[in-house]
Amino acid sequence: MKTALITGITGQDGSYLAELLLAKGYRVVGVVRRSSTTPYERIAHLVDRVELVSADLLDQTSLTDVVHETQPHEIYNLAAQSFVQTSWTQPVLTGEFTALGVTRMLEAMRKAAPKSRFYQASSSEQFGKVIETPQRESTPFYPRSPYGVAKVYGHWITVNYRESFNLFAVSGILFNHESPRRGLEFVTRKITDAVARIKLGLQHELRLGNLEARRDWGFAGDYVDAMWRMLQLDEPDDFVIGTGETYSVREFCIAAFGAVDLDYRDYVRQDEKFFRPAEVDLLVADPSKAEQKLGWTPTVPFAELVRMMVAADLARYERPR
Ligand code: NDP
Ligand code: GDR
Repeated sequence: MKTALITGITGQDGSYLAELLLAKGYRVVGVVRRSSTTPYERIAHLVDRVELVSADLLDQTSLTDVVHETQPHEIYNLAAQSFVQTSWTQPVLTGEFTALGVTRMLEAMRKAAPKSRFYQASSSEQFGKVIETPQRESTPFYPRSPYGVAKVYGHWITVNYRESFNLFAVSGILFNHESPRRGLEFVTRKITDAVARIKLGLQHELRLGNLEARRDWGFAGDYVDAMWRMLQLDEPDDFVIGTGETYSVREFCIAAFGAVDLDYRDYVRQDEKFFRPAEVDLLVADPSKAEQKLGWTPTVPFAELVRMMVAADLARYERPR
């Protein structure tokens, strides 16, 4: 039986990845940070089947101990301060978690389980003010937020540890991926949650920032499968993962409100508060390397993703009524 160690198991991706690995027969160990409450909402259905261990990306000793005690075959480093907007108000903390946290995990693996395989959760935010379209593995980075800058560091330290210490370490440069488990602060979930509340008369307007930003949005369940595939390769390599399609925030609103027969123009208001100091205007992946070398393709198209998320939020609000 293989053992997988997941940092960020309580997050959106961690929950889908844990499901996938359990279905494949893995022993799954998840890192959680100490908290006075238990943030297990997304993995409540899995807590009896996974082992949870306490460590923090800010604390080298706890990370090394966990890797030493677990002796994982595969390490998925998903934990991060992952909200771009917050990275401007907490830039130093974002750097500590999202950049240096990667070095700490790599050091833990190098010292305690050097034969393990390491996945780093890199991001399309590294492309930022894009140098070319679509973005592929060879596209130069131009990050536009402290988060993006931290992820560029995380990417390069992963590549550097692979080349310096001969570790099996890969960087998956994933474009936006969403699901009913997406955090409520991210734009897709903010919209689908509001659509459900507006439809049910619980809310009357939705305040958003830039409606013209374009993103390549896929389904998180598909993307964790790509992570796993990367760690099954004979040789470590880095991949761009996305759908190859791009839609604006406005188009997401049209689809989401349209799913419940509403017109977004009656409810959406723009608010300066949600604009960013520097914006990423357009992201769209060229996932052809992943298709060829990983045999990976996305299974949930944009319209279906939007409908899935709206339906889940409607069901969530309707259940207790
Ligand atoms: P989430 O924000 O949903 O989850 C983040 C996870 O990191 C949570 O489990 C959180 O724990 C954990 N975490 C944060 N800080 C620490 C810390 N100091 N020590 C230990 N754990 C910590 O993110 P996603 O699941 O959406 O994303 C997973 C990863 O993929 C992130 O690194 C993100 O930056 C990256 N990524 C995501 C994309 C996306 O579209 N979703 C695209 C590209 C990259 P807690 O529950 O305690 O807060
Ligand atoms: P992003 O996701 O920054 O791409 O990072 P987010 O959903 O936060 O923003 C996407 C785009 O929508 C615009 N936008 C708004 N965004 C939010 N959150 N709230 C609003 O009200 C709003 N109005 C418009 C934003 O300006 C932006 O252009 C996500 C995260 O998961 C990262 O961790 C990950 O690395 C990248 O995706 C790929």
